Amino acid sequence: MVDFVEIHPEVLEALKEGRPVVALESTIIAHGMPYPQNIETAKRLENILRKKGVVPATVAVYNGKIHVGLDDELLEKLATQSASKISRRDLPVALASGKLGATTVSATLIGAHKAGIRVFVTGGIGGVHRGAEQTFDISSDLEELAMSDVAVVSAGVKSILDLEKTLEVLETKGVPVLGFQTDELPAFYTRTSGLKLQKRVESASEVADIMQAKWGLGLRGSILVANPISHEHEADSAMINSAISTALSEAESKGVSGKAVTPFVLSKVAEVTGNVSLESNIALVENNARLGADIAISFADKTHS
Ligand code: PSU
Ligand code: MN
Repeated sequence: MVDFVEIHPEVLEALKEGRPVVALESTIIAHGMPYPQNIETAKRLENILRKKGVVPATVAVYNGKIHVGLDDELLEKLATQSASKISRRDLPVALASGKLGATTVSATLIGAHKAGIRVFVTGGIGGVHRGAEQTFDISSDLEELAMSDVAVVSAGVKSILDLEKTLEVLETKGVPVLGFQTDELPAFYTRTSGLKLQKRVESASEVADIMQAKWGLGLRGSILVANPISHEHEADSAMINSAISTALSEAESKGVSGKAVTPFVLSKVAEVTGNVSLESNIALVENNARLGADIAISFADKTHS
């Protein structure tokens, strides 16, 4: 049996020694941001983690392997060459083809879980799409969150999705959603959604305690940490909502479906809002990296002392 997972030596060493490691996804690089902001952000995220003493492990598919931890050359490839968007469904085909692939939250969770990485930082997770009662469009991210023992830090859920239904499915799948210093589910570009969460946490240490309790009990699956964008970078909600409406109706009229929906809507929102959404996006992922690092440090402290 060929080993389909390639863990970067630096990541492997840190994991063996019980030092903190944080996984990062690559769809955000290949499909979520334009060049050169994508590579700049990817590198900045890794640096934010390193400065705190945490080893970054960006995940992508290349040469028939899921790579956990990338060198600069592969990072650059993802930012400049065309890479397919890889979720759980697409992984076997992508591995067998040997081609370059960018992992979504679902495929990144698979890589992180197999490597034994317990914290993963992203921007926004996929979820239940608006109109899912007709289209059945529900992201495989939610299935993966039910199975992978990884804490995921996100800025909540982008309101291109149906946030209420997404929270319902997360409840069904047994995924605790923790509001980081907030009572509400953040909506990515904005701090609030009007949807109250079951649990608010104040510190990284509190998140690490909940991770230990979930996995200590043998419950499989993720914990979702919802970290609101800073006040300073929060976008105007009327502007964002109108851009989202425009993007969703254009996707519908053009008959966009399947895995193309999310990238189409995201790039349309970015186009309609100009650089505003891009700047918010960069700021919130960086903010998530800082929190993810603190959670990984706290979890490593508690489990390896
Ligand atoms: N939401 C965002 N930004 C993103 C994505 C989602 O705000 O970049 C990406 C993530 O990689 C996520 C994927 O895992 O889209 C979900 O795609 P789908 O809806 O096709 O499952
Ligand atoms: Mn979908």
